[in-house]
Amino acid sequence: MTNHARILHDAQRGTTEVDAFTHDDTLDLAAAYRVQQQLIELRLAEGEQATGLKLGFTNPAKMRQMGVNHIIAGRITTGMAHADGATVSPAQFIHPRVEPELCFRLARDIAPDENLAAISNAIDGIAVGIEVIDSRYRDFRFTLSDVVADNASASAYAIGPWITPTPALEHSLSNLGVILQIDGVDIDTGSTAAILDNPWRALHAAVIHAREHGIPLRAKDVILAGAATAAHPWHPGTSVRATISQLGSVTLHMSEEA
Ligand code: OOG
Ligand code: MG
Repeated sequence: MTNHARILHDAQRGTTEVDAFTHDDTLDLAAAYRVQQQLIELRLAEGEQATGLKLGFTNPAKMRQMGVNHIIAGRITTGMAHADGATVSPAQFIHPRVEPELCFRLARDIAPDENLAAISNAIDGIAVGIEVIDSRYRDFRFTLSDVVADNASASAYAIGPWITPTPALEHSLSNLGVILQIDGVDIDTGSTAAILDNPWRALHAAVIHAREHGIPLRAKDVILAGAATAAHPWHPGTSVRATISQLGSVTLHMSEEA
């Protein structure tokens, strides 16, 4: 167990921000993914189960917002998952931000040598999601290695109704309207085209990432393809809703007090 993993795990559990490791030369990208793996092992040891993968910075608006220029991946777990319409406590966050996500659900295990050209036949559900990101770093500022080590700022998520893909939906997935609302007011809009020009590319990237890092992808696992807009601060006592045309909506509430 590296010190980095311990620091980040404690920061997450204790909701206290920590200094980024920006000047630590030992934390290159490969080392950062090892820290991320240790973080997930700590969560599994505490009884959580892996639920899949999240991609980050698949959208130019997010790259600009955070000053990075590379796709990243993180891990999601049962400890982060909330039901559509759930109320979460502000006590679990440091400085949460919300973003609309497009989510894929796997119908079956993915083989390490899976042919990406036919990967859509492994998907039995597509849905709109809300991701709550909550960097453990002070002021939400970090380098690429920092944010990879911090499990891509993963904190919480909720997924709307799963839609069974039809050829028509699979085809239109590259350009669906996206709306993010807080308390019923639109705070950002976009298109699924912002996700690597086509969210199917994000799915390919996730499968390649899993393969390269030896991460199993199993039936029922979920892949968050990456935000379609920038992320927006989320405050206690407010409700966030994400909507993607043809997929529907998903809502999360944050209580006023813990
Ligand atoms: C990293 C997480 C990025 C996305 O959808 O692009 C991400 C961050 O912005 O803190 O989840
Ligand atoms: Mg995200």
